[in-house]
Parts: sequence; structure tokens; C-alpha cells
Amino acid sequence: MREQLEKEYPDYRDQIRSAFEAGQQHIFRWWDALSPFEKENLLRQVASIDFPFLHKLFHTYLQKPVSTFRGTLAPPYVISVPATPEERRSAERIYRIGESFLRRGEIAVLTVAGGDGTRLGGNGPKGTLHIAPISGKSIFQLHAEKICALQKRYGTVIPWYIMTSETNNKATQEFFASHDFFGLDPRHLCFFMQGMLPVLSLEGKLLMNSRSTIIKSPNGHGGSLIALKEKGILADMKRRGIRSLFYHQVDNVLIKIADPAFLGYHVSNAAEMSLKVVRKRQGGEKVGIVGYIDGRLQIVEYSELSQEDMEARDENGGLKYHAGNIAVHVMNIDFLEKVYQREDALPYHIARKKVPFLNEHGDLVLPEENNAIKYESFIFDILKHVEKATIVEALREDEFSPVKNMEGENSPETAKQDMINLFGRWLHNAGITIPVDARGNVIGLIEISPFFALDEEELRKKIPQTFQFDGLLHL
Ligand code: UD2
Repeated sequence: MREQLEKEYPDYRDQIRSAFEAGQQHIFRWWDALSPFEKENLLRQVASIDFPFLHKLFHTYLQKPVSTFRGTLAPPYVISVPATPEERRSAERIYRIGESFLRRGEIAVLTVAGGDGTRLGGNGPKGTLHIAPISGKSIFQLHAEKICALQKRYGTVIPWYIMTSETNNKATQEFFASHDFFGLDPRHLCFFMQGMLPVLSLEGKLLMNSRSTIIKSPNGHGGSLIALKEKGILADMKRRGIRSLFYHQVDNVLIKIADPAFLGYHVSNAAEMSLKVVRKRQGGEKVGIVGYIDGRLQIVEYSELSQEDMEARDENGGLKYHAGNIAVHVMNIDFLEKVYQREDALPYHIARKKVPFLNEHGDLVLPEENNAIKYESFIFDILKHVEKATIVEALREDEFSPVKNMEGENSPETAKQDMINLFGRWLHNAGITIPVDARGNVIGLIEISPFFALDEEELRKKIPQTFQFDGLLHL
């Protein structure tokens, strides 16, 4: 078989040999039935696989999952939401520091949008989801308008880097192009693709979903750092004079992009990396927490926390480990360069999943049990190399509402309501009467464009005190 393949496609001889040597020759099972186009396509996929690396991944991480948390856990210092007049005055000063950082044009935004969005049914890239409560603007448009409004306010350019993946890159770029880049200058907009890794069976074999297609999946949000380096994007950032990246996930509709307060804390503490966290609702809530393990800052996934740590209390009776990760970070380019020197900077995590595949008879099997392993790297693993980090608490209702599921919790419906409620609070704080129901949800529809007001302060300056809400407001 191998000789036949090598003879037919001598240009791919080395790759064919690697596949056979790695014991993955079953992928050529249907070779004779493939068209020349399918053959070439399969060989191109084979050529993109680093077989020795895959072998190492399978054997290293299957035996000893790196995600098992061992060591002594301690809570980190978290800068809490300012409550006293003095804290508010100090926060005001910090905010101005963040604003000057923005004016200097040293910040870029990095949005990770390469995920498969499987929980949402995979209907196109998550960012294209129409989400705004009245206008139906997409998540991407909301982010784009926030960036546009910030650029205008601070007279600066904020380059925007969007990470996509093989599966959604084309659709994402076409979406932006067909909407004229939502008013942004495309010279300051950069799409780049993250890497993909093959999905393996529990025995370490490649899986296929057609006779010529090997199943792959994106290599995790940590893949953004690998791609930034490999694709020369970091160098592009440096050329532009960028010193820090504001990182966030595409699915958070309440994200305060390049929030001056957050940037201010980052700069004034001379931090290498900063994180925003929200207070966990209860011990068992399924979010990762930020903590020190044996003196190194890390994020511990909820599944790794013991029941005791989950429910542990501090001296005031609150949760001891309450700093929930919302994946909003600022990272210095200098720090990333330091991280790139480390071989162990981005370990892989494994996830066992149910992945439809072709069996040896060529029939598609929809497994009922986990049958496959996906490999992902997590951006927050670089935290353990941080010398100086700042952790800032955010109010969940103001800054965190991700779209993860089709319905129920963290769905398009909750995201819309959270936006309406946020705008409702801005109006209420500006002295406007806004009716709410027993659960605190605004009765009515409100949408405020970032071009009208990016935040509560801006809205307060623009909305007349005499304004009366009649159940529908679109600004
Ligand atoms: C992540 C965090 C969790 C919490 C939560 C907040 C991990 C392991 N957990 O959970 O602690 O912060 O987010 O929303 O990170 N993405 C890519 N490429 C990939 C994989 C993901 O771009 O290969 C993007 C994806 O498009 C999305 C984001 O990363 O914007 C998060 O991915 P997810 O929804 O799978 O993360 P989740 O909910 O498991």
C-alpha cells in the first residue's frame, strides 16, 4: 500500500512515510475509491500533521492530564469595585491614567473567535449572531462600534486583531467585508487563523468524517499566542508601537473593550498581565477561579477544585476563592516575548468528547459515549510566568454576559436581557424612571449605541433629565 502511494504521489513521500510509521495508515483505507482531487486533498491534510508531536501529545497527556491541580492553594489580592468616596476618587485617578495610555495609541485589541461554537448549534461564527435587543446588530458589530467610538473619543487608532479558525475564517472575513468593516479602517483590522490539531480516538488513532477528511479541531484559545508569533503578527504590533494587548472572548456581549479603568490599574501597577474577575455566585458555580498554587498565579478550573476549597470561607464569611475568571486580560508584548522563551509555556489540556466518525466500513457513527480526544491550550496557563499581575474585580451585571448555549443560561435571550438591564441601570442612575419586574429585569426594550454613549457617564451628559421612558428606547 505504502509503495503504491509513494509511487503515485512521490512529492508526498516523506509525509506518507510519517503517517505509516506513526501507525496511522488506516486513513488510506479508501484510497482506491478516491478521486484525484480527494487524494490530493487527503495528502495535503497528512502533510499538515506533525506525527511525532501528535504521538507525544497522546502519550504525555493521556497518561497524566496536566489539568490535575496539586499543591497549596491561596486566594489572590483582588482590587475590588470602589465603594467609599475615597476609593472612588482614587479610581477616578486610575481611570485618567488608562485614558492617557489609550491616547498614546499603545493598545491593540485581540478578540478570540476561533471556537467551534458547538453548544450554539454551529450556525456560522458566533460573532455574526444578531444579538442587539432592538437593532439586531451582530456581536461583531457591537464590538466594532465600541472600538470606533473609543478611537473617536481618544483621537487614536486601536488596531483590532481577530483570531478565527480554519472552519470560520472565510465566513468571518466575508461578514466584515459585506458590512464595510462596520466603519473601521480595514488597515487596522487583522484577521489571523489559529492552528488546528487532529482529534484522536481513545486509542490514539486519527478519526475521519469522510473518506478523505481527517477530523481536526482548533488548538484552544492559547493558540492565539502561538499564531501571533508564528504568523509575524507580534512583529506587526511592535512596528505599530503597540505595547499591550487587550484580550477578550468574542462571546461576551457586555465586554468593556479597552476599559480605561482596567488599563489604568495595569499601567499604574506596572503589571505584566492583568485579569478581570467577577465574584462567584456560589461555591459550586462552574467557572475557573484565580488563585496562587504554590506561590504561582494560576486559574484553577472548577472541576479541579475540591469540595472543601469550593465552599471555603474567608474571615468575613464570604467565599475564600471567589475570583471567577471571565477571560478579560491585558498582556504586555514584552511579557509575551518572555513567555515565548519557555518551552512549557502552553501545555495542552485534553477533553474527551462525542465526535461523529466513519467506522471501518465507511458508515458514519454518532457515538453515545465519549469516543474522541481534543487537545487545547489555554491562554491563562502563561500566568504562572508572571512576576507582576493585577487582578481587578468587575460587576458581573455590568461586564459579563457570554453567549454559550442556544437557550437557558448564557444564551442569546439572557444576553439581550442583560444588555437591556445594563442600559436601564445607566438611565436609572441618570435620574430616569425605569420600571423593573420582580426579578429586576427592565420592563420594555432599550438599546444604546456605543456611538451615542459608551458608558454611563457619557449617557448622563446627553440624556435630558426630563426624559420619560415609555417602554421602548433606541438611541
Ligand atoms: C471559558 C473559560 C472559563 C470562563 C469562560 C468565560 C477555559 C478553559 N474556560 O470557558 O474559565 O472564563 O470562558 O466565558 O478557557 N476559542 C477560540 N479557539 C479555540 C477555543 C476557544 O478562539 O480553540 C474562543 C471561543 O471562540 C470563545 C472563547 O475562546 O470566544 C471561549 O471558548 P469556550 O466558550 O469554549 O470557553 P468556555 O465556556 O469553556
